[in-house]
Amino acid sequence: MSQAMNPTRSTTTAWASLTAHFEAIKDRTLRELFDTDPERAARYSLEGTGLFVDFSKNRITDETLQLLQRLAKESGLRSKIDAMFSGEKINITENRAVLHVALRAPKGEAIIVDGVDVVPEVHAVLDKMSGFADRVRSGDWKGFTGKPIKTVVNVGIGGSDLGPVMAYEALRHYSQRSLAFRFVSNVDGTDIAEATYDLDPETTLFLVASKTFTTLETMTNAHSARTWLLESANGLKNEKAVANHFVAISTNEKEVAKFGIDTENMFGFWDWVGGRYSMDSAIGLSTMLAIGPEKFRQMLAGFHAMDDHFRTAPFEENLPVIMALLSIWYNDFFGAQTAAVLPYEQYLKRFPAYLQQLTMESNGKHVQLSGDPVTQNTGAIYWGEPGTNGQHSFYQLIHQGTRLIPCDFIGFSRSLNPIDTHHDILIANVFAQAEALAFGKTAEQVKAEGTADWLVPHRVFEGNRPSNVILAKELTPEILGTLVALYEHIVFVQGVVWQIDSFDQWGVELGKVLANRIVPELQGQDELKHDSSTNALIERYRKTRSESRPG
Ligand code: G6Q
Repeated sequence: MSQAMNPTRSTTTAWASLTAHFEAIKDRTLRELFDTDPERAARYSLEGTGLFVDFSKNRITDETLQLLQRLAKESGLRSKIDAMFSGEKINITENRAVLHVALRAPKGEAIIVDGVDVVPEVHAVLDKMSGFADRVRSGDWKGFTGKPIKTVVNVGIGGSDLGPVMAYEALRHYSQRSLAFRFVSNVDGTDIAEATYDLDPETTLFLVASKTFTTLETMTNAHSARTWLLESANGLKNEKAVANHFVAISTNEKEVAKFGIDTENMFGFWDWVGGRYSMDSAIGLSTMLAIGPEKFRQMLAGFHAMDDHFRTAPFEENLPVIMALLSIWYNDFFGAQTAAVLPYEQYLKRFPAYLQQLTMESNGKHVQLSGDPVTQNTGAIYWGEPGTNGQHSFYQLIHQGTRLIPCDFIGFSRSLNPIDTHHDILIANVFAQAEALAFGKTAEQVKAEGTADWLVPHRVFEGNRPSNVILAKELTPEILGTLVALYEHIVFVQGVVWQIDSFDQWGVELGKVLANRIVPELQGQDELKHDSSTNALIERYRKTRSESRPG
């Protein structure tokens, strides 16, 4: 790959300077950096929008930060931010605007797409969602036989599932406990079978969440849900019941009507909302049903606070910009392949899974906007689990393995379930982990504890492993919105520096097309024309699926 073809490297002088700077400082340790600068923690932390971010335990100096800021400026970040917020079609391969920020724009702000101010439309849908949510939550919305709804089942996949599940789990504390929520995504029949196993059709409401309303998994599950509602042992046996028990969240009115859902009960959104950026659109209807319209709007306000911060704060004080630049520093200069996000908050248990789609579907790209191959690594592999569980499994590798894994720790000063000393113990672990990763334990320290010589190397922690600590007061709907927007904008900045389209996802297409071709082949006996491996697998499946079960 030619260096000259990469705008990041060829049009920024910062890239070359960072490469040289990396060589100069790559062996400096966090111990040394802290020892020589007593003010480091204060200088390398920022507070804003309800979040406090300590990024002092990163392998950086003032010069690193200056060069990274220069990289952002030379990459045209300021004008790209303005382009996104003003509705320009920055998703060039799909010729679409990227306007999830409009979903949380307050009434009165104007954002114009194709000559139309989209903010009033956003609020009209929010109002419609609120009216519906109030009716379901109060029991005014009745099932076909006149009973109020007890269980809501969201049927969707990818962006139409991961955000809703994550937000429901995150905000469960604020949810109306008389309503139960389930989420069906996988086309594996087990998912819908288990989700409906103990439910009563008379009190169940399905939300079919699909931007396109053509996604194979979701449509297959939605049809099975319909069959279950109407034809299962205690099914309602009347087509008309669909109107009381199904609503749709989609941009495709025609397909919604074809399914039999009254388009009065359809909640719309727009092609400028990408699936993985849609949890605060109508796709978040399950969240609103759980926590109510008022708290949903508080969540939107949290998103908006981060949007404003991102749009207006100077890069030196801009949380998403700084965190994105640090991630690029590790990804492209230290060669880190992954990044761990470790929430010390049980309610955020699905946050890492949600972030995986946000980050990896957005920035898992191999060509630049120009179509030329990229010449540096793009999206890191994001992963994580809530603490402290992860400490008892994979943290060993983070502490003593051979790979550099930058970590984001997320913690809260107050627990939503304050029981005895649980929360102090939990948060002590955040601080201890970040401290241990950064400063480790030297051979001298290990020896001083009386450890036998042969055992010393096994018990040494090299340290020098970077992390950010993100602290907020308490997990509220507002803070959840702020946190999600923080990562949305981190992804944006990464994409700008790498000069890629963070908003398409062509990489998921090929597998879908091939699966559609193979389905009828599994069911028929036609001659197979794949490679020998695929042919043999299909043949084995054909043979074994019709064999009777043992016993
Ligand atoms: C997200 C992707 C993808 C999408 C799903 C579901 O950015 O586009 O995960 O959300 O494929 O699509 P539908 O909402 O159209 O069913």
